[in-house]
Amino acid sequence: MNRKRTLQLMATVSVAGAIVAAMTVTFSPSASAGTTLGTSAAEKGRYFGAAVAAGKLGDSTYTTVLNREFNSVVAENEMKWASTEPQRNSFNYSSADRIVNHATSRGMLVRGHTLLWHAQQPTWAQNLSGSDLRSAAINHVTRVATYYRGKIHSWDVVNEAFADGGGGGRRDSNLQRTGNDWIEAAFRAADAADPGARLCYNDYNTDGVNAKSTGIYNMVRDFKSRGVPIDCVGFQSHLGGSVPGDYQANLQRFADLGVDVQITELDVAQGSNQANVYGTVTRACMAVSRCTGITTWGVRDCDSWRGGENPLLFDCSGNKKAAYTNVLNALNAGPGITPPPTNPTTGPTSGPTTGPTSSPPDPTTPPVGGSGCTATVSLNSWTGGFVASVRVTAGSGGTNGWTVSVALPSGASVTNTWSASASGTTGTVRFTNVSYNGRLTPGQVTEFGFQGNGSGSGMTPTCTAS
Ligand code: 9MR
Repeated sequence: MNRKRTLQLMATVSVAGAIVAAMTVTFSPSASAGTTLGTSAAEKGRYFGAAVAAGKLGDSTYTTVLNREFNSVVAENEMKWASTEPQRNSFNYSSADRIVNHATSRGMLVRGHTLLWHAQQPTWAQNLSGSDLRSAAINHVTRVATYYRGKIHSWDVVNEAFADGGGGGRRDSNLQRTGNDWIEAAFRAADAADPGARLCYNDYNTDGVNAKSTGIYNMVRDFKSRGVPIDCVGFQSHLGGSVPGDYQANLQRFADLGVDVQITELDVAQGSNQANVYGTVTRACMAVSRCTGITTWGVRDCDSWRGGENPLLFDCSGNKKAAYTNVLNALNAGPGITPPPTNPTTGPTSGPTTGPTSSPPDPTTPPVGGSGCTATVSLNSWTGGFVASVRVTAGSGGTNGWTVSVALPSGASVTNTWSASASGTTGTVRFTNVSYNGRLTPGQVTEFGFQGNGSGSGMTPTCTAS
């Protein structure tokens, strides 16, 4: 959790090229007013993004605006469950990768949308229920977040799980019927798979203090109090002709819980007030120091899912609308936020280690080997399955490699392992380091994980160093 990917953009992001590997920060408080949405946001330590459709990347009017104005992207549909796992355990990232590659090769950030949602599920998942669905859902989170590990700034881990109307409770869905803990199980699995990504809960009709946003607020407060790894809340903000008067106050109350807030799917119906609404939303984000970025749900009006409402910042020819000017002015007028200093362990985020495990040994430390290690396990369980996160800590001599033995309870089996290789699936399973996380300096910690069927309770791992 302490190595979550912080917002790391260069003010000169449009010419930054392949900076995303390190997501380096150059924060320039005295920079002059930016002339594009992305550069203006970056000068204030934030991002400005757009939802992108892979099928439009061949449209030069589209990409000219996208590449010039935005420093973050999110896939409009291509990372949803139906797209990435069309058949069970068969993953297809081709469309999503086109978007990711387009972005990262230009130094843009990538938001991930979305790991779990009641909509746009593949047919096979729609037909599952109970522990089988829970297991499939956690496997999906683990596999997709692992595949994109190091490339995603923020993940919408769970999308739209709360009901509309006055109750402030959960929406009924096949996922909800697997048990109320499905959301925290998803966040724990995502954290184990990509500890560097900001993990977000995302929803709509949450644009002021209302029953739905308060239900989500209570969940986030509960998660923070129990250590469930949530880092941010996304406010979709599909808006009409007005903004609730407590829009900013609502963002602020979530920020005060200790999470980032992001405007994730902004679009505003065209009308006499469109430009004002865009300006108000942007000023509200700028006034909340934990509001780290804004994404519009598309690039041009004719790219929008809201056909005929012309809700975006550019017309179909790519011309800037009045709303664009209001947003740019609000970005330039807003206060900057100084991203936290770069923690060396957050350093190149493309690496799958939890620390600089591949760094050369400190010449002042004695040669490593055979001096022991310890392992602890934490479990995220549900009826019929579990995810185990295992922390390996090197002893005083450090390690060249390590093996953790785990006696699985009877009936339990390993279905999936990450950041280690497993010797089998049942009985006593030995998990051995992979190439990048075997070498640990004295006291250094690395983590691996595995998912299992059955009950994982009572496992006591033992660690052997080499
Ligand atoms: O914009 C998306 C549209 O192309 C899809 O047909 C639709 C399917 O449900 O999803 C749209 O995006 C939604 C997003 O994933 C979640 N929040 C609401 C968005 C607009 O419906």
